Amino acid sequence: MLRGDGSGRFVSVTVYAAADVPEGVAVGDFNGDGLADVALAHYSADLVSVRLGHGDGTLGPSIWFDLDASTVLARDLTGDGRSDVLVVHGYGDSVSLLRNETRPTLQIASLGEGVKISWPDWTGWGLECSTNVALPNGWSAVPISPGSLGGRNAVTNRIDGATKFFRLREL
Ligand SMILES: [Ca+2]
Repeated sequence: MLRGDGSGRFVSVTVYAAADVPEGVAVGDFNGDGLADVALAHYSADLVSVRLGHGDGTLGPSIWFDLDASTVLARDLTGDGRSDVLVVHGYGDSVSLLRNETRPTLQIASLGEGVKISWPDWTGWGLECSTNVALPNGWSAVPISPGSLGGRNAVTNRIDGATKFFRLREL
């Protein structure tokens, strides 16, 4: 990986080991954290790998899929906002879809007077809140439209507010 400095120059190189000579690469946000991830096609090893990006030019460990692949394409092919991986096989006459079924997670960032709560902008998920999780039926949809933060939905909650609990629910 060649790391750019924002002016068109590359300032450092990070080398990642691969199972063989990777034939294809695709970039997408596979876990919805707003940070670019990488999928690789390992033609000789009959494998596809996915590495999650940390947003600082480094990648996490490989997640392996046992698939013959000559190249990969990252797109939302199912219309739910999640980036899927289309795998083009090196043998035969077919392609396969690695359908992204990652469950979204909330991220909490501290602000001076509250917290910023964000989650992936994926279809079919809604933010719910509660003032007391011990109450039966104590959860309700957050009554405000979320803003946007780095391609993710986001709301701000005051630390002294009555609402203390949040969760994502599949709609
Ligand atoms: Ca990501």
